Amino acid sequence: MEPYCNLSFSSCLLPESVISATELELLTQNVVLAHQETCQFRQENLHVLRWETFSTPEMQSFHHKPMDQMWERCVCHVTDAIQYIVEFAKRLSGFMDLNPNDQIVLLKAGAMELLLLRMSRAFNCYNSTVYFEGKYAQLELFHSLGCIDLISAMFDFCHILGVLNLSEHEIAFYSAMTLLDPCRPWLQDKQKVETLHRKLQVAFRHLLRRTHREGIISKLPHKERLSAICQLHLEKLNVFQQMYPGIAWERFPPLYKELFI
Ligand code: MHQ
Repeated sequence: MEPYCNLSFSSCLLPESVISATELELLTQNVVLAHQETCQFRQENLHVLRWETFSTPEMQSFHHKPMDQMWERCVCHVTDAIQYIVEFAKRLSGFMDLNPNDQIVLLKAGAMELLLLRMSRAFNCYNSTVYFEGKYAQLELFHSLGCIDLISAMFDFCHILGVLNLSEHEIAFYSAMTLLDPCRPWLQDKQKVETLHRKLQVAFRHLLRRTHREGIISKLPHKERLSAICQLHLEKLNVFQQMYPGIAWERFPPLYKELFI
């Protein structure tokens, strides 16, 4: 299959003694709570719906939707989900202490990546369906968007994560570390993000050791894979914008435009 590697977060670890046991515990609680309180759909609720798929006539009605309407609908759902991700960021200790420029840099670069991590919670990898408007949808449902390569890249990614069966704690840490990535270009205070990131890394490894899950580290997808999908999203958005420069574009939520223009 795919080559896997670790989170590759430039891993020169802080000596663990630098972060006290109490700080480690508090940080873990903070990350887990921030995720729990902002995850939009509880895992248990998604789980019970997991086999509720769209019927063929329902699928067909999506197929016949005009491309711009389907885009608008999906973009609205994505923006909703991103609002929860922004809330997650705000609740992570340290994030609000970064300067506003760096907060925006991290969210612009990370929002879509975190959406993908969260999408894997709402993905059934036994039949490759994703939660959408109350039921689980196959890839084909999104046909009328005209960017099935983007959607299949998103589905493939969720499949890889799905197989790992990440716990909510693991997703929480994976999200926090992806967001607080000190390698994002245009950061003014890279150092500050690096410190936060290293602490998260220590706490994450500690959690994995406790739960005998260290093995997942080497199986997490490359971060290049995540950024390639986000790049593809930007390209598709650009194509769409050129096809529908007027009304359709103007109807997109401001937050979405702010993040992805
Ligand atoms: C969140 C809940 C959630 C909400 C919306 C960007 C584009 C033009 C197309 C879900 C993508 C189409 C999204 C709506 C499609 C793949 C998008 C449309 C977790 C993520 C999830 C389930 C989104 C997953 C991706 C969906 C289905 O908590």
